[in-house]
Amino acid sequence: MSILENYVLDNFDKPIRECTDQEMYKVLLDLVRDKSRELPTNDDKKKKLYYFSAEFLIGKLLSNNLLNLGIYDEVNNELIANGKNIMDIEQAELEPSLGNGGLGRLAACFVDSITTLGINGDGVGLNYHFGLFKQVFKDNQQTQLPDPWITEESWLIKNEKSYEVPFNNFTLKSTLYDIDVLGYNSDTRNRLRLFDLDSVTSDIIEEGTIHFDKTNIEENLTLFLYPDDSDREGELLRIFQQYFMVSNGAQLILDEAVARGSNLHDLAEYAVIQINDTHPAFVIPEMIRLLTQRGIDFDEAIQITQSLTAFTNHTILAEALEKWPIDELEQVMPEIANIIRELDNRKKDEFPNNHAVSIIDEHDRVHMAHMAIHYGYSINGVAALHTEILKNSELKAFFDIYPNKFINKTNGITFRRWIMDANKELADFIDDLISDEWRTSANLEPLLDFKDDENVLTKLRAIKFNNKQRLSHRLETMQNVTINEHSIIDVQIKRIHEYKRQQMLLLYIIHKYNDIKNGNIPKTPITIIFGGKAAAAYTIARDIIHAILTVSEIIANDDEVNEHFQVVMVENYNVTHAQYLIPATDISEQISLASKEASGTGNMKFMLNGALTLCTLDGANVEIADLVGEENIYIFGKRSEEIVDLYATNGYNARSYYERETIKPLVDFLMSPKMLELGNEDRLSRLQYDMINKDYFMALIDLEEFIEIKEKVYEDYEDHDTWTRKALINIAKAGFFSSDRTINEYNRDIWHLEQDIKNVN
Ligand code: CBF
Repeated sequence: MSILENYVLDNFDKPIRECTDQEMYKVLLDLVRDKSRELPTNDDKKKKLYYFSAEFLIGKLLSNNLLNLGIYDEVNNELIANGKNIMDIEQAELEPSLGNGGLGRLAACFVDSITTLGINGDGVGLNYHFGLFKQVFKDNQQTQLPDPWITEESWLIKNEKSYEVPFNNFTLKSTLYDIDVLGYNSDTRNRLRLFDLDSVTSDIIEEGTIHFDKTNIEENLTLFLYPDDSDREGELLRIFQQYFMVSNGAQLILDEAVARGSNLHDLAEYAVIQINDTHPAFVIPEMIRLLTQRGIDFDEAIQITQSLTAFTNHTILAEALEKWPIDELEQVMPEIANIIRELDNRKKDEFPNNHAVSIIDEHDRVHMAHMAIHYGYSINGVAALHTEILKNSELKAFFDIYPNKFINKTNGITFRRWIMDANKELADFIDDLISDEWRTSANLEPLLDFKDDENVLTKLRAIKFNNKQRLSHRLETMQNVTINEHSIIDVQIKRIHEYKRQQMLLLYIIHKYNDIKNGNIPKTPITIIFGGKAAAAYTIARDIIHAILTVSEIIANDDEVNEHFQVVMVENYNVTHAQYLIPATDISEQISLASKEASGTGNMKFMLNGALTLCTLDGANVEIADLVGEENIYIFGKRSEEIVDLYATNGYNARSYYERETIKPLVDFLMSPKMLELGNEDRLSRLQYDMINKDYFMALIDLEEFIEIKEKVYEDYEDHDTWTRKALINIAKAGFFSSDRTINEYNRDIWHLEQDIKNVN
C-alpha cells in the first residue's frame, strides 16, 4: 500500500478515488507535515541566523513542500491514477496572509534558500490573522475586507514556548506558532517563528470593513499587517506590534543561544540578526535591555548587540523609512524609549553638529534606519544601483562615517517556486535540453546553445501558449473574465504606488484605445493585465485603480475595440495569482521612475519565465540589462542621475509636459464624458488634478518615450522567432537571480554561518 493510501484510510476510511478535494488536501497536509517533522532542525550548528521581518509572503505551501521533499511526482502520479488533480486539491489551501509586498516575498524566498543551503536560520515575525486585507472590486473601486486564512488545516504548529512582553502598565504573554521551512532536497529544516496573542479576536472588527478599536491592544494586536496609521492610535498600534515582535524574538534568541552553550558575552558566536527593513529595528534597544537585565553592563550590552545585528534597506522613499515620535515610544515602552535616548546621546557626542545622522531629530522623531545603521555592523542595499544611491545620496552622511559598513546584496528569487512549481512544463523542458543540474546550480546558460534551434523556439512558444490557457481558465473561474489566449499578454503586477507608475501605463492604454478607434488595429490582439493592492489610506493609489477599472470597462463595452484590446485588473492579487500570471506573460512592465524602485523581484521572475522586460534603468533592471544585453531588453526613460538631480533642484514641472499635444488629450480623457458616465467624478478629478499640478513621481516625464517604445515592442512581437530567441536568452541569463546566490553572498559577507551546500553559482 502506498503512503498516500495509508493516510487516506487512516483519516477517512475510504479509497482516494472517493475522497473530496478538501479531504485530499487534509491528507496531503498531514503527510507533508509528518515528513517535514522527520527532518532535524539545524540546531546542532553553533551559530544561528534570525531573519526578523514584519512580513513573510510565503504563498501556498503544499506543492512547494512536496517539491522540496522530492515527492511531488510520486504523489502527483498517484493522484492522477486515482482521478484526482493536484491543482484542484490546492484550491482548498488558503494562501497565508502574512505579507504584502516585495520585502515580504523576498523574506519568503530567503528562508527557502537558507534551508536549501543548509544554514541554521529561522524567520521571526507575527502571526497576522487577516493579513493586509482582501481586495474586492465594487463599482470599479477597491474595497477592503479581512483576509482570513487560519483554519484547522493551516500549516501552523503551536509551540509551547511563550514570553512576557512588558508594555507600559501591562504585560502581554505570547503564543508561538511555527511553520516548517523546507529546502530543496534538504535533509534539515528551519522554521518561521510567528508570535501571536491568544486574546486576539475578530469580534472587534466592524462587519464588512477592516475597522476596529485600535486602542484595544489585547484583542487587536495581531489582527492585521500594517494597520492604518494615519492617526496617533494607529501609530501606537504599529509600535505595539513591532515591539511585541522583537521582544519575543530577542527572548527566543537568548533562550536558544544559552541552550546551545552561550554565556551571553559571546552571543555573537551563537546568533546573528538580520533586520529586514526598519520595522524590526527596535530589536536593538530590546536586546540591550534584555542583556542588561541578565547582568551584563550597559556598554558591553551595546557592543554585543552591535556585533550581531545587520540591517537591510529596501527603499529610498522617505515615507517608508519609519520615524516614530519619541513620546509615542514613551507611552508604549518607556524603558526602550530611554535606551534609545541614550543611544542617540552617544552618537550626538561622537558626531557633534552632524544632524543628518541623528537618531532623534529636532522634531523628536526616532529614525529607525539611523538607529539600525549606527548600532548594527552592516547595512546593505538590494541592487547595485540602489546601494550606490544609498551611498552617494540618501545615506551619504552615514557612508561618509562608516564606509565599511555598506555593502550591496542584489535580491534573488527561489527557483523552486518561480519556475519548478509555477511553470512545470518549462522546467521539465529545460531538463530535457540541459539535464536537471540547473535545479540545484541555477546555471541556465547551457540553454544558449539552443538559441537558433527552431524546434526549441517552437516548443517554448507552445509552452507559453499553454500557460496563457491556464491563466485564462483561472481568470474565468476566479473573476468571470475571459481573455484571449492568442493575444500578447502584457503585465504589470506589484503594489499600486505612484512611483511604480501604473498611471503611466494607464495613459498609454488611453492612447492605444484612441488609436484603435482611429482604425489602427494591432496585428495581434493585446491584453494588458494589472494586479496589486493600494494601501487603504493611500487615496491617489486607489484613484489609479478606479481609473484603470473604469477604462477597462469602457474598452470591454466598445465593440470596435474589444476584440483587439483588453485591459484586466486581477482582483486580490497575491502569490497564487502571480504563479499563474508570470508564466503566461510576454511583456514584463518594470516602469518605475528611475532611482525609486530599490530592486524589484517580479522583474526577475518574469525574465526566468521567458517574458521580455520593458523597463527604465531602475533597481535590478540595470543588472538584467547588463546580463542579457541591450538587444534583448527594452529600455526607455530618464536615467536615475537625471531624476535625482531634478528632485534636488525642484526642476520638474508637470504642467509643461501636460501641455504637450500628445499628452494633453490622454490626461483630459480621465474627465471625459465616457469616463464620467461609468466612473466616480471625485476620484477621477483628483487624479487628473494631481497629474497636471503635482505628479510627484513624474509619470508624464517619460510618457512620450514610453508610447514610442511600446509600439516598437508590439511590432517586434510579430517576428516570432526573434522574439522567442530573446525570451530564451533571458531565461538562460536568469541564473544570477537565484536567491541561493543571494543567500550565499549574505552568508559569505555578512553572517558567516556554517553552510552545508557550498557549490553555489
Ligand atoms: O527588496 C525587496 C523589495 O522591497 C520593496 O518591495 C520594499 O518593500 N521596499 C522594494 O520596493 C522593491 O524594490 C524590492 O525589490
